[in-house]
Amino acid sequence: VVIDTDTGIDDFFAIVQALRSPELRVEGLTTVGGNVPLRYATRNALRALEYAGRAGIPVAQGSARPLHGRFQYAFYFHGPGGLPARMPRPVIEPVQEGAVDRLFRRATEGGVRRTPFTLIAIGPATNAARLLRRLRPLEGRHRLEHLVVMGGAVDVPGNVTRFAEFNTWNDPEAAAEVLAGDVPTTLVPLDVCVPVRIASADFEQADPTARRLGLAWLKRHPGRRLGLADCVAIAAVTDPGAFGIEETAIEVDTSHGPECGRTRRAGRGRSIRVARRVDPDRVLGQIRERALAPVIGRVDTPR
Ligand SMILES: [Ca+2]
Repeated sequence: VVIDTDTGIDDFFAIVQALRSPELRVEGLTTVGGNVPLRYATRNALRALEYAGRAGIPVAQGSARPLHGRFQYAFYFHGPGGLPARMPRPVIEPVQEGAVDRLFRRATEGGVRRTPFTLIAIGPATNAARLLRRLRPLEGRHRLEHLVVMGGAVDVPGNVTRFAEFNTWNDPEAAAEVLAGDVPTTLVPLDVCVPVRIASADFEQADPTARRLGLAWLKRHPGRRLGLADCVAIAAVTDPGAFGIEETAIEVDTSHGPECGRTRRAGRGRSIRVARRVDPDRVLGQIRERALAPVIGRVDTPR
């Protein structure tokens, strides 16, 4: 898999969770603006790799802006640099190649990595939409097998407006293109993320760095529990049995009016897989074991 991330706190834990999931082989990360500006997202992605001891995994920078306009950042939620506590400056650097070029090459070139791959998009869908535009003329003759997209709110209120979830609101055109596109797609909307929330007791048991980040977030948001939507998206890939799936077409409001970014079932259009029910305890168990548990046996060294 490749993980496309606008690395804030839930992305950080989702990357760690994916790296410690035996079901996945994480080939690379690509970054996008969203929670924070692109350069912060990239820095936090590099930090997640160093923290997990997987500094050899390449990070490619992608879109600093959505398809139209500018990203609206979420410093209030994630903290000024995208994380709620200070972390060491990363030693490793991103690769020179851009995210979409790199993904396109992965999807189309031969060589040792001929296997199909899945792109898990846990930020605004901008990079994914740009990739699909480039792949479309190939009419399926490529190796992007599956897209998993964290975004949207189907039967629950949004988290940025009453109607919209943050990722679809931040680049509604990209979300609309991806969800209507021609690569098999699974949408992981807020509906299945809301029930999965981390309490301070979970962080008390966690790895020291995870504990520091989690407790700093909880201190900034008194009385709340931390939702880790991006971790739920990883779990939808590693443990699909924990979810109930509805097959439906989804349309995204791209009006840039009050309902901008709203995701609704559509009467026509391509059907995608939408995660609609979740076993929250099962997903929480995976997050505790893989995203929060102490990191041991760091396996590789910086490039
Ligand atoms: Ca994210």
